[in-house]
Parts: sequence; C-alpha cells; structure tokens
Amino acid sequence: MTAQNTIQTVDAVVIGAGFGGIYAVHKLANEQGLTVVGFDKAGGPGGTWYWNRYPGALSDTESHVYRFSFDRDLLQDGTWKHSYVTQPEILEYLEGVVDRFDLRRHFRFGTEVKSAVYLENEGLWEVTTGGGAVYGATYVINAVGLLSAINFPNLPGLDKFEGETIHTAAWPQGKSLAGRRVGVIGTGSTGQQVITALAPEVDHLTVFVRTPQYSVPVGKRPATAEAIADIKADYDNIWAQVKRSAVAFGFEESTVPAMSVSEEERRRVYEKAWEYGGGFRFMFETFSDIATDEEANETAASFIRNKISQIIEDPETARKLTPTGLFARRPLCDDGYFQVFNRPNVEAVAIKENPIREVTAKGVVTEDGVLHELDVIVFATGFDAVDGNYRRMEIVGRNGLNINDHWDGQPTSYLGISTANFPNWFMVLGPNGPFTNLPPSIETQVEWISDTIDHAQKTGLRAIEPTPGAEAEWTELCTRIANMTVFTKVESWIFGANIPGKKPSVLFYLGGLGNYRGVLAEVAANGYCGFELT
Ligand code: N01
Repeated sequence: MTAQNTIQTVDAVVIGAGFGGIYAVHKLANEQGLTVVGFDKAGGPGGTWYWNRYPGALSDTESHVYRFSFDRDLLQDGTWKHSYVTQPEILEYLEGVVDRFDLRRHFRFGTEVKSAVYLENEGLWEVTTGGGAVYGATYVINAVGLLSAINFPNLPGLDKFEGETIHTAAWPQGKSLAGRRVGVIGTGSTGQQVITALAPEVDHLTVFVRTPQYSVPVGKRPATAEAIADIKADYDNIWAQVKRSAVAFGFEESTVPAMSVSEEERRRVYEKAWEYGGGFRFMFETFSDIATDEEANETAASFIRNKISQIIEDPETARKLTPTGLFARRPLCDDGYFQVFNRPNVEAVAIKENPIREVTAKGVVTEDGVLHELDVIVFATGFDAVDGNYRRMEIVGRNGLNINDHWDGQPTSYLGISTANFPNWFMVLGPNGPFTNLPPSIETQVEWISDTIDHAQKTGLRAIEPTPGAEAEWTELCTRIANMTVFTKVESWIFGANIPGKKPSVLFYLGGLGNYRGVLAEVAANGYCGFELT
C-alpha cells in the first residue's frame, strides 16, 4: 500500500455523479448511515447531462418518467415545461436533488479516479484519484455511465485544421456557432439533435452522413398544469407500470403482431404513432414484433422511408438521408431533423459513397476532390459505450487481475452489476445490464446494490462476488435474448460495433425491466444465488 499515512478509510466509494452516483450516495450515506465519498471528474453533478451541453440536447424519454421515482415528495414537487426535458432542465433537476438530500458534502467534484486496486489481505479497495489522494473502501460502486468515454475519430490531417473542433459531449458552456460555416460528422441521436438546432443559426451547415437512420417525430409539446396534475395524482400507477414493462418508457408495449392486422390497419397505427411522437413508442407501442420479426420490422421501416421521401423536397438529398435495411438501432426521434435539409444553407454529403479523404487547414476534402470549407467541425460521433469508461481506469481485482484482461474477449458481468474476481465491486449499468429508459433501471440496480451491501453489513460478510459460472450463464442468457431480436443484425454502439478495433459483443440484457427486476428479486430471495459470500 502506498502513502499509508494519508489513506482515508470509508465504507464506500462511489464513482460518478449522474443519476446512478447521486442515488447511490443518497442510499448508502443518508439511508444506511455508511461513510461514503463520491468522485466525479466533472465540476458538478449531472453525469451525461453535465457534459452534453450541445444545442438541442434533450432526453427522448417523456418528462414525467425521466426522473427519480424513489421519493414521493420529490415527485410531487417536480415540474416540467414540455413533454420532454432539455439538457439544462435535467441538469437543474439533478443539482436540485443533490441539494435537497444534502449530498454535495459527500462528493469531490473535479476529481478523477485513476485506479482501484483490491487489497486481498485487508479486504479493501485502494482508490487513487488524479490528484494523488488515496482512499481505502470496503465497497466500490461504479456509476460511470454508459455513454461517457468519447469516440473522437482520428481523421487524416485533422491536426492541420485551422478552425475549431468540438465533440458534442464536451460542448463548451453556452458556445454559439451562429454565423459560422459548420460541418457535423455523425447522424445518430446526438447528431440529429445538434443538426436540427444549429441549422437555423449557422451560415452554412454541411452534414457528413455515414449511415442514414430511421427516425420519427419526437412530439414535443407544451405541458399544461392540468396534465401535470393528472400525472402526479396517478404517479403510483405510472411507476408500477414502468417497472413491470420492458422498455420502461411509460407506455404499455403492444401485444399485437404487425402481420396479424390488415395493411390498412397497420398504416393507421403507424400514422397515429407518427403523429403522437416518440421513437420507443413507434417501435414498441405500435406492434409487438417490430424488434423481433424481420417482416414486421420492414412494415415499420418502409412507413418511415415513405415519410422521409415526403418531407425532403430534393430527391437526391432524400436518397442520401434515407436508411436502407432493418430498423434495428436504438430507435430515434427528432424535432424536425429531415425538414432541416430543405433549408438552402444545409447540405448533406454521403460519406459511404464519397468518403472523407482528409482534413486540411480550410475544411474537409471528400474523395470526389471537393473541399468543404468550414470554420468548425462538430463531432457527433458517439461513445466507446458501456465498458469504455472502465477501461480508462486502472482496475485490479483479486490476484492482480486487471479488468482489461478479465474483459479481454468481451465485457461481461453477472446481472449487469458485478463481475468475478472483483469482490464488493458493483456496477450501475455495467455490461449486460437492462436496455431501457435509464433512470428506472438505475434506481433498480442502486436499490439492489445498497440492499446487498446492507445484507453484507448485517451478516458480517467480508466479500461478495459472483462465481465465474454464474457470470458465464448470464452472458449466455443475454446473448440468447439478443439473438432473438433484429438488433444483432445491424452494427451499432449497443454491441460495441462503432469503435474501430473493439470486438463486437452483446452489451445489454434485452429481456426488459420487469423481467430483470424479477431476476434480481429472485437472486436475493435465494440467498444471493450465483454469488460467493465469504
Ligand atoms: O452516437 P451514435 P450518439 N466517420 O454512436 C458516426 C444516447 N443519446 O451520440 O452510424 C464518420 O449513435 C456514426 O456513423 P455510423 C442514446 O442512447 C440519447 O448520437 O456508425 N462518421 C453515427 O452516425 C444514443 O443511442 C439522446 O455509420 C462516424 C454517429 O457518428 C446514444 O446516446 C441524445 C465516425 C454516432 O452515433 C449514442 O448517440 C443523444 C467516423 N469515423 C444521445 N464515427 C436522447 O435522449 C462515428 N460516426 C435523444
């Protein structure tokens, strides 16, 4: 052990101050009376919502279920202006939660965790920060976020660019690009939002489209006082439904297969969903098998392709923006994204057929030899998701096992929460955790982890960790479920396929939140089956 005399010993270290870290600190410190220190490299709470300050940033879950449910008073005091909450509103909400539960005193902001090393003899984790502070902790709760390790492609010549480069997840506070010539690389959820927000204010916008995506309207509308009051009066039922549902977005998933109804009826259902808005609603509330059956999937996909061709006036631009094949990435929704391409100052460049050759001092040159002159390049190029953030720390478990070696083939876990040889080391949204609206899954996991820690404390357990067999079985289950869906048939970040050199693997439990909660309850009720308790 290094610097023995400066070590501070606590019961638990929590890494991250987003939804997961905030709730974990509240549970462990306020409710269970443990000594807890929380770290985040950000200057304040918020997690994803601290960093993603790009114009247009918005949650694609409806406002009333994009929040914590654990405290009735907090729910009753909450409010929102529209059916969806924007990044500044979510950040304000999370800061408010931190203050309401007096959590700031537990957090060290602006503090990055560099390493966490398990000391077998002491039964402690030695956690070292970027500033060199060392903490000894019985438990480590990793709430480091699914999507926080930035993917910044190294385009040839990028270092010669004389303009500015910005990744959307490191958007400088309040930065405006009004009047500039801007290029955006990336057309996922983030790209669509930032493109839609920037188009009216920039001088010229060049959108570099690699894979066009299916997207439906978000359906953002003002929230009336009556509608909010009705929701608040019904919150118990709403949360009960969210927690037993699959995707946890606050609607009942359909039980009707798409091909069991007439074509006319399908069109009516899709039209209604298009009018109402919401990507997950479109995929899961319309019919039961869009995510599992290719024929059903094609009916939804072709409906969206038709809409795109009606919205985008120039056929050649429409062609560049129209997806082909399965509708099988995380479903997107937008606030006028396709309409933006009818503006005279917006241009689409299809970089699969006309790739980026290099970046020069003045802009981006494509294979056809055209220089797209730019003042700013915005990278909406996503994240090294799920395990990316863990791999950027030095995490060493039993017998000197580094997490990178443990996850050499693929990142795995038991229950999306823990992994063999890393005792008392818990993950919120670890590999193979649920794929849902995230706050309800985060709450589920934090509650399970804190109950488990409580159990360990009360029964005098020194260590709890999964057996390799249980971890292998969970991995196998997640793979089996994923292979029953269409999602595995296309490349996307949800399988790690977006990062050059990253071995694609199943990163989520696609069995739904209701089932997942059932599994967690059963594991605890059966004496923590699958775990080794010592
Ligand atoms: O990232 P992405 P994101 N050259 O990986 C392109 C959540 N989220 O930040 O598709 C050129 O989806 C890449 O192209 P391709 C949500 O869970 C939620 O947009 O790989 N292009 C793609 O177009 C979401 O799913 C919200 O061919 C390159 C884009 O960059 C997740 O975050 C809002 C490239 C990356 O898309 C991730 O979304 C925002 C390269 N070298 C985010 N590398 C809401 O709640 C990548 N691309 C609404």
